[in-house]
Amino acid sequence: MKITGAKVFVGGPGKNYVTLKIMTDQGVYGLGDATLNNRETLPAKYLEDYLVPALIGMDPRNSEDIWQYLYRGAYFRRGPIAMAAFGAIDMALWDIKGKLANMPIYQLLGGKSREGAMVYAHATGADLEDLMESISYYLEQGYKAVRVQCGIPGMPSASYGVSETKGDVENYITDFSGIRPKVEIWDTDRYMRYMPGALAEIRARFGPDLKILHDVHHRLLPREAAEFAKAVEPVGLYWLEDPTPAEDQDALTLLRQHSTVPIAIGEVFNSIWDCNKLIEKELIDFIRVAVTYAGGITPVKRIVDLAGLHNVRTGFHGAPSHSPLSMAAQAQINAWAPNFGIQEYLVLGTPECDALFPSEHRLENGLFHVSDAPGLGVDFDEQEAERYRYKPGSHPIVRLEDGTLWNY
Ligand code: KDG
Ligand code: MG
Repeated sequence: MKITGAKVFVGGPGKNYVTLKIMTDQGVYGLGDATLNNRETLPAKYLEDYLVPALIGMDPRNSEDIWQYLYRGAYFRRGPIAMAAFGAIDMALWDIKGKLANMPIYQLLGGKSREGAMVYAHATGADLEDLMESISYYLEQGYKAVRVQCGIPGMPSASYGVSETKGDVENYITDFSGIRPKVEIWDTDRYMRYMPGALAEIRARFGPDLKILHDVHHRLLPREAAEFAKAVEPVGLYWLEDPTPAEDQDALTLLRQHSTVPIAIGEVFNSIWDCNKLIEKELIDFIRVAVTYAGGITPVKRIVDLAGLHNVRTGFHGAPSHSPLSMAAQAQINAWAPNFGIQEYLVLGTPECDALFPSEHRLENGLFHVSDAPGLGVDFDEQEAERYRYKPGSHPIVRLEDGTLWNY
């Protein structure tokens, strides 16, 4: 069996999804996702110029050897652009493998460990009352877990995770007016003074059963993060996400000395080498890698297994920018992983998105039910894809009031 060709598409409804389609001499094709939010043309170019030509003639069933060939063959290791490109190829090869076996990928990993995988939604509010309404909305939809972000009184601009337009969770991470980023202003003191009380009010309003998550988005220094984690301990958070800049892994040692709040980290990691120490030292409780950014199903399965040895559960990244293909790859792992925790999931299901990526995966009462279709369980309509082109977009950047650049 041989790979005969591959195509890369960039575009989508309100997003720049990077979709790879690998064709074979047996008519079976595989699909993969290389969407690197706000840098989408780069993995696409890497695939087209360097990786696709090398794949032609290879046996697509040898996904492990092909992964090693890509990773070691680049000589320069890791990095989000390369890993997203490898991730798309790896996903597509697993898709082909599943189609050849006539089985969903979760069966090839070891079968189902659960019927539905718990997901969390993004509740957001310009102020606390607005956020409370957003949480109620998700509870009415049957969600058991929500990530809560709200505007901070006196903060010069919206804080992380708060959209300018009420209810618009889609676009606060991408501004399609151009590639020059908007500037947001951050004030740590105001955040530290306000947010613990706001989280306590949310707990008081919604009771003990709601799983409450909160994303600090790397904005605090290690000592501040330790103070914040200690202050929010009575709330009983399901997790506190990215309390410190992800590169500073020792920061979490300090935090652990002061708080037992569960920590989730890893959405910016690209490989097992970014998180093996954090996992082995049990400095985190949830690992947040994404199958796309961390190089595909093959390496992420290794991360999940390592995490399982250390009682670290999964909580894969699933921001609004993730394509239905990447979410499907994660859903396949979530169905199997014995140490599954939760999945970040934002309903992508606009009619346009469903037309571009038809699938039988479904969300019901806050649980994601993986489809039993062979492979990833998602198709890609090339004719629909004709409607979309790459649109330049950007992340905001963050500065302090005096102009100092800060962590987004
Ligand atoms: O591209 C950046 C987003 O993926 C990120 O800001 C989203 O923090 C995020 C999350 O938890 O989904
Ligand atoms: Mg996050």
